[in-house]
Amino acid sequence: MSNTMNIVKLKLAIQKSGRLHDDSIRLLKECGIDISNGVNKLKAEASNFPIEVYFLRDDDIPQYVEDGVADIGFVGENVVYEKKKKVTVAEKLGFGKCRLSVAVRKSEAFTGPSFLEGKKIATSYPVILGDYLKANNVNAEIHEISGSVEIAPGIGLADAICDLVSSGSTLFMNGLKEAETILQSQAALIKNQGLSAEQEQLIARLLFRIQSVKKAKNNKYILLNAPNEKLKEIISLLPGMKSPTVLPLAEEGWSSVHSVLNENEFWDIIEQLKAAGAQGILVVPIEKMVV
Ligand code: PRT
Ligand code: ZN
Repeated sequence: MSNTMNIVKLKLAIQKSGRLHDDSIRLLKECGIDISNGVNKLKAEASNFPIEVYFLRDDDIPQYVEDGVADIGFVGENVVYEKKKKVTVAEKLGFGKCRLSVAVRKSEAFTGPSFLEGKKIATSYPVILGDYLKANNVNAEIHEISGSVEIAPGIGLADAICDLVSSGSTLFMNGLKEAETILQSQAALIKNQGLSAEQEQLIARLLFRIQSVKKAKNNKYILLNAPNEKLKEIISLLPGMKSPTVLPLAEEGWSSVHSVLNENEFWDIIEQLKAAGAQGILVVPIEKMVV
């Protein structure tokens, strides 16, 4: 007798093509989920995790997740907040980072939101921009366009724009400057709000893997040699997961110290370690970090 009918599978929606596609696939791979066959199709099935992956336009993902056509999705927070669908943001994914900003002509002196009073603003994000204007008591005309928003001021279509920015070079090339950031965004895992206990359990398993991958990316494994008389000082500089590992070296009076460092404090601590007498410092990437 077959029991395949009872197997619960997660339906995950990711972007079919575009800026989030490759990183979404990479994250799944780093979580040990292999969907190598069928990336060009509408749907792919993982061979080693109960998950089906649907390839969709990013704009459609919140709606599909709200409706339960997909249980979860990877999509930019900017899209989630613009679409205002009933979905839960369960985890930020650490890629697709950008910000939604108001930009004005380089020559203009932006003094604050009131600068926008009575102006015409071109954007693909009328909902988020509308909320921002309302919150700041500004009356402005929102001109919704779906692409190439940055050319609007140059062709006299708008006085300002509200668009996604990452490096800022698109604004620069169009004679614009970033005036105010409305929203910081990155790709996030969103989920349907009426899932079964079994589905929630699968999501918890997936989130555990995603968190381990994210933690590993933010941390480095460090190995160094220290003269024993400096050990105490050097160890005090290292945070570590619990406490550093200390092993005697073959050379008398020296030890090897192993620990984990956070990316953000990395260079500061390396400098302090060198100053304290650490030698032969090796830094290696961590693949997974399960804590
Ligand atoms: O076909 P589909 O509808 O699925 O894709 P799309 O064309 O709508 O989206 P896509 O692939 O361009 O972007 C998908 C998601 O990537 C966005 O919703 C954001 O969450 C995220 N993201 C991150 C960005 C950027 N960075 C980004 N820089 N999306 C767009 N841009 C654009 C921006 O609109 C502007 O035109 O890049 C330009 C600015 O970049 P810089 O580097 O010059 O500042
Ligand atoms: Zn889109």
